[in-house]
Amino acid sequence: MAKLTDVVNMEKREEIAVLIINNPPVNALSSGVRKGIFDRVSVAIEDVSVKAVVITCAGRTFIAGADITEFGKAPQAPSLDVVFDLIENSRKPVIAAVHGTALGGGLETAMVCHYRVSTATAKFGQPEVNLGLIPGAGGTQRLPRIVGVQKAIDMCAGGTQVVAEEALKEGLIDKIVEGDLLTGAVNFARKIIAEGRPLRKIRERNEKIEEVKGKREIFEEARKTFGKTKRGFDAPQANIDAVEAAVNMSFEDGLKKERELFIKLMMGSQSAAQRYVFFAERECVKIPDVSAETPQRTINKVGVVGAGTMGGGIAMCCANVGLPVKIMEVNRQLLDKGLGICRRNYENTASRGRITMDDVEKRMALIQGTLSLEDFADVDLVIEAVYENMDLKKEIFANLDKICKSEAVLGTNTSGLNVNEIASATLRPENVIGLHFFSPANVMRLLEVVRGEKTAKNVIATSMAFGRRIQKIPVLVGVCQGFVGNRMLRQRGRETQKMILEGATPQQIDRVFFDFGFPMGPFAMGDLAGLDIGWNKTTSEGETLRDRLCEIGRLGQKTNAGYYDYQPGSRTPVPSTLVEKMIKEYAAEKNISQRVITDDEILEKSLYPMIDEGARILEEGIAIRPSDIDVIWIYGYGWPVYRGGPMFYADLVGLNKIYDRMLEFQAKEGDFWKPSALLEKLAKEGKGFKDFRLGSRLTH
Ligand code: T1G
Repeated sequence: MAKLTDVVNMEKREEIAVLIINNPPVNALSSGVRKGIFDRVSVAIEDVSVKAVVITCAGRTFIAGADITEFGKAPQAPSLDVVFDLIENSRKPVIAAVHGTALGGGLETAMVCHYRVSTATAKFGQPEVNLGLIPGAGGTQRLPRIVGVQKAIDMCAGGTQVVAEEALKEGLIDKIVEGDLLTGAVNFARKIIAEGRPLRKIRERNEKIEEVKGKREIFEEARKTFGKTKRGFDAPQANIDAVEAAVNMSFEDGLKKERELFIKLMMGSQSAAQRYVFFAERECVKIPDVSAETPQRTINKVGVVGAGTMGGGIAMCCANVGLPVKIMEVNRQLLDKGLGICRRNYENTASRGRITMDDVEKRMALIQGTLSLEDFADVDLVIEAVYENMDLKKEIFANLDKICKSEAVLGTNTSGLNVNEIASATLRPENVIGLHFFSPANVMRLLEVVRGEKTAKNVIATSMAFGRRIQKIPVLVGVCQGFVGNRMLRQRGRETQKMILEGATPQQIDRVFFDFGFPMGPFAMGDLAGLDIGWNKTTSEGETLRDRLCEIGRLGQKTNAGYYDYQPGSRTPVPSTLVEKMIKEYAAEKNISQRVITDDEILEKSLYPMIDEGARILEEGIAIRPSDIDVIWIYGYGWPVYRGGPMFYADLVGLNKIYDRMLEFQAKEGDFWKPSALLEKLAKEGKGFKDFRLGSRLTH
């Protein structure tokens, strides 16, 4: 391959022109790439010695889509449509040679070519829906003509990808190349020339859409399905509309419909939020004072202390990626119970067809139970996951300090205790770090990585990389009570607990949260998690409503009663007249007057305190950037991704509005509503959290 000097290079393999796109890291279709493709293809078409054109990419992948960083900026010529018209109307065959992933505009580029070949490991998708969009360059019109309407709906509305083997079966590609892709593609080009094969245009192939003309039920069924699985999202529905247009309209009219739907989504707040989150997730691993080149320690063996819900889930995260893990408990009964839960979780997953029974055995074989901490002498990383008792944690870390090898990383899964204090129980505080998983640990993607005051930089780098390796989204936070997520959650809880005493019901508050886009509200969530978390039976004296519920055995779903009633075997919350009576009695005891509380007030009083706490967290350097806080809330607490996270949402509301409302609440209800200095500053300057400058390092 000739030296690649431009974002699009061209070389000749005798009569075959080869275009090589070289726009690292993922060959996105930037304006330079679009221009390069247009110019090179134009030259190739005019060159009488050229009989066919192959389009391929350098680096790790075929085109991964339009350049998302260009969205929202003034469009630069040539547009994709212009480039695509040139390719599709070429009088010489154009062949796409795909490796890695052909995604979004990448797959659309491949589909305007006359033929497509790929490596056996290539994947194909239209993931625009994950950015709150639909394909905007013909993907919703060409894909159904190739793979059929149902598969096109799954790919466009669901964002599912297909692997090369399935793509070949569906006719999305024409050949899987063994060996060198470019050589295979050039040989394929020569073959179609020799055979005089036609210049096929997908836009002219209608057999697969004719089959479903008039069958509205396919689309109605899809709308129902995605209405449930993607409740509140606009893009999945728009994708279904666009694919339906491919069936009911001419190709040109379908393109117009697609363009109209695309622009509407692009201009909307949901796509702005989802594109923001796309970059926010990738920003999290960029730590101002821990460079990407920081050497990492090798993690080949993990030890988990505690085989309870969290410990078992953490062990599963390791086994899921092939990491051997030892899990320790204090007695055989608890250990077997914990291992049994791991096995049952895997078997449930297998029963849904997402893994095989063979996978279950392979993963369980990677999880080795033990009753002795001495067995952790050879592990590279320990994750302590016992219950939240500082003395116990310090005792465990003191023992680990004696047992583990010097370079072992010692992690604690504490959900909010002081990591520095835990580290002080060892002679190696530089090796101690918080690894706060979210329950259920084998499901929730967020991992709060808690940097202690003495945590070494290579331990931070190792922990962040470990988080990504076990398919989590690691976010670095500093040491304070509750770190970031739980610290903000506590502020929200303060207000929701107050509002149910002032006249709002648990079901009203939960409905407001559900309608906002959360999977469930705080009271239903409390019942699901168990109201007795952190509740102390021996010292409980009915001080709070939660205490009173626990004291009469209403612990939540597990007792078929909490804030709500539950029919045996059902998880559906039913408003409880008993609880409503308890709330009224408790409010009367505390002389709390009742009033009607609107949905709007519920939302403001629930979200503004947590947003302001986020501002304090930034002031203190406990989080590096506002978008880290947003990632925490999306992946740890179910904040709807199409609303971008609390700090993104706050900028949409306007910090000046939030600031003014908090002052109003402060005047009425007290100084705990006093806005933070950062919120006040940004509001008065007419700015948003997006203008916040990075914290240079975390305080501890
Ligand atoms: N545009 C710009 N930058 C992108 C990008 C894109 N499409 N995709 C990735 N990046 C950056 C990313 O921010 C990161 O930057 C680096 O590349 C590596 O990414 C017209 C309108 C391809 C599967 O939605 O799914 O086409 O942090 O860490 O884990 O109809 O990137 O290093 O500075 O994710 O190996 C549709 C999005 C666009 C695909 C690779 N395409 N990308 O994953 O690396 S809209 C997508 C991905 C569109 C058309 C429509 C993944 C990946 P930095 P990474 P990875």
